Amino acid sequence: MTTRVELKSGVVYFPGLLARVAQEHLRDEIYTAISEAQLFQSTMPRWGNPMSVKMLNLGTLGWVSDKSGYRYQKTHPVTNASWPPIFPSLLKIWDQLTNAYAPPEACLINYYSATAKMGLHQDRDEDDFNAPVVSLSLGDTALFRIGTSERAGPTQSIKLQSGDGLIFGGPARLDFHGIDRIYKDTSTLLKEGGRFNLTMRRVTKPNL
Ligand SMILES: O=C(O)CCC(=O)C(=O)O
Ligand SMILES: [Mn+2]
Repeated sequence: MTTRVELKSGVVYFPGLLARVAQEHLRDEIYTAISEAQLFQSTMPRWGNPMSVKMLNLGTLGWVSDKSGYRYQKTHPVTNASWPPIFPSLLKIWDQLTNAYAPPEACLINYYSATAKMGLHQDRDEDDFNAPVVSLSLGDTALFRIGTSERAGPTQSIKLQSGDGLIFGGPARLDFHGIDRIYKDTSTLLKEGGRFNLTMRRVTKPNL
């Protein structure tokens, strides 16, 4: 049985969505993908300061950021290779949590070391805002904050633990959100510590 907690309209939290074995399986698939297609360091638009998270995408499109801005592209910015495919296990979770909305084209993998964080931002580089963003957490616990579609709006915080799922869509699809901190050594899943977050996104509008 999956526990489903609606934090507010459009934001649904699934504590313990993935059992430990499923987390281990997903972790191993991520390690394989990383060994075949390296993590890359994104930089912020304009000034080019490095982000504290390292990234990799799976899927036909991947999210990248550099001095010229944010965008989706078909290839890895360092190796120019196509992104590895989204794992079937992830597509199943997408179908389960989105009622089988048209499949995601991108799965962004973020790796957070113990000191990494992610500032409040909107996920708004997709053409389709009808699909929710589906997020999965693995490894150390993180403090996730979500507000409203206005940067200065009130926010609520939730600790995301290894195996937790979260979706934000509908009226919350463009809500500002970010990661304030990682709680070091709170999980034994990743031997190097830290946290992986996976976000699956539908990028283009499906042909209905
Ligand atoms: O790490 C998280 O839980 C959120 C990641 C995120 O918001 C993003 O990659 O756009
Ligand atoms: Mn985001």
